[in-house]
Formats: sequence, C-alpha cells, structure tokens
Amino acid sequence: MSIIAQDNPLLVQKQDGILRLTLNRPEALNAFTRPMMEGLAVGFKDAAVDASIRVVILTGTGRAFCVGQDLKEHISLKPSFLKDLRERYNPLVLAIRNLEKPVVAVINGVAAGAGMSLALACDFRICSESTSFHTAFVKIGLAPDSGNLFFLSRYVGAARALELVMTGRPLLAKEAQEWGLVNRVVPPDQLEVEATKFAKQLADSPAVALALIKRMFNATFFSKDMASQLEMEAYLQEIVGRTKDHAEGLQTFLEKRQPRFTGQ
Ligand code: LHQ
Repeated sequence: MSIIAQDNPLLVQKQDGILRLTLNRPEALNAFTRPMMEGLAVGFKDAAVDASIRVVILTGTGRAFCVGQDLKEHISLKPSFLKDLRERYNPLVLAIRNLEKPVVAVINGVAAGAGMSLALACDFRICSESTSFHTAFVKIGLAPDSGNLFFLSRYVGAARALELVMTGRPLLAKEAQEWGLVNRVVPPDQLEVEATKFAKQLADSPAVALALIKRMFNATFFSKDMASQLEMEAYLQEIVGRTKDHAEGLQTFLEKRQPRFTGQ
C-alpha cells in the first residue's frame, strides 16, 4: 500500500487502484474542518488526473462517518454561509459527481449534516449496522445544504425526504436499506473487508464503460439542475444562518440542552 500522505485529519492511502480517503478526527466524530476539506479537495483532484486510481473510497475512523461542519470551528470563525458553501462544500459535492470514476461511501457509523450530504453525493453507500443518518440541519435552525435534499429526494422520494429534513429524526441502517438509500448493510467487523471487495470489483471493471455509465447516471437523475440547486442552497443558508433560531440552535449544541425556537 502506498501512503500518499499520513496527515491528520485526513488519511490518504492508495492500493490496487483504490484511493482511500479516511476522515480522521474521531474525537469530534470526524466533523469537517478547513484542513480536512482542503485535503479532500486535493484527493478528488488527484483522483481525476491519476489514471492508476480507478475507484475512490470515502470513510471515517472511530464510531462516525462524519457529522458535517465542525460547529466549534464554525462558531469561532463565523464564516459567511454563502462563501463557505460556494467555496468549500459545493465544489466538493461537484467534484464527487463530476469525477468519472466510482466513489464509494463506506459509512462506518453516524452520518449527519453535510457529512450525510457527502455520503449521498457518492455513487454507492455501504454501511455498517451501527450507522444512523441525521439530516441534523433543522435541529440547529438551518436548512439542508451540500445537496442533502437534492439527493435524498431522488433516492427515497419526496415524502420521506421532506419528513427527514423537516424533523431531523434519525434514519437507521435497516430502514435506510429498506428505502433503497444504501446498497449494503454489513456487521461492523465485516465492513472493511466487504467494502474493499466491492471497490476491487469496480477497480477491475472497464474504466471507460464505468465513466460513461456515471455520466449517463448523472444525466438521468441529477441533470444540469445540480449546480444551480447547490447555488440556491448557499443563498438560502445565508438567510437562515442569520436567524435567532440558528443562534439558539448553535447555543443548545454547545450547552447540550433542548432548544427554544421562537420563529425569528
Ligand atoms: C461535534 C459535532 C459537530 C463539532 C458532534 N461539530 N463537534 C455547512 C456550511 C457552513 C456552515 C454550516 O453548516 C454547514 C453544513 C453542516 O454540516 S451543518 C450541520 C452540522 N452537524 C450537526 O448539526 C450535527 C451535530 N451533532 C449531533 O447532532 C450529534 O453529535 C449526533 C446526533 C450526530 C451524534 O450524537 P451522539 O452519538 O450522542 O454524539 P455526541 O453528540 O455526544 O457527540 C460526540 C462528540 O462529538 C461531542 O464532543 P464532546 O467533547 O462533548 O465529547 C460533540 O460535541 C462532538 N460533535 N457533532 N458537528
């Protein structure tokens, strides 16, 4: 196995045509920080230009896949939602969808917020029995972003998608499989072996055929709307991100208490 970079908070490994990007901040459930997102952007750029990379696996260490934006970093940096989504999150979603190679999300545990969105942006989802999906946004007074509702509604249908994003209730692995959101659910101790076997099968498949199938799949399900939907999400998040309810949502996250939303 060739290890391209061993930097925390993202582990990058290449073996047998598979590029494995592992989110590595287990103490914060692999919440996205700027360095982590920069690493991911480089990883997907490399995958696009390196012909020896045939498949990308995106996974996490510890008990989580990823819980979305690191809210502690977000509180300290106070970024513009519009800028943040436009410059960091949306390009990553587009990089995954526009990469003409399969991207497999190997979901080793909880996936929340933009972490769930990124899993949805991938071509395949193999998850452990311990996985739970949380749209999470509404719990902190935000609207879904990074393509969450865009992908979710196409995978599970409008009614189920709207329920998940409006209530923020968790979706467990078994139900996610029944709904067709994930390809496989496996016991935690078999996740790595099963996912690697699946990725290896893809890596050994005819690359041009897979590239064109992905292009076709994008046209069938995601069409040209995706980039404009992502841009709209960024605008709407900028608006909702300025509400008192979002400030209350962040505060309750820090104080670990129930929120009191006032509608403002
Ligand atoms: C965290 C996080 C987290 C930091 C758990 N950050 N530490 C894009 C662009 C711009 C701005 C805004 O947003 C976005 C997109 C987004 O992704 S917004 C949505 C962000 N994600 C969330 O709101 C999820 C917040 N987390 C949770 O609701 C829970 O942690 C879930 C339900 C995911 C898991 O619950 P538990 O299994 O009970 O774990 P926990 O809550 O005890 O968390 C364990 C630790 O992880 C804890 O740290 P501590 O030091 O107390 O042990 C949490 O503070 C930390 N953590 N999520 N997003």
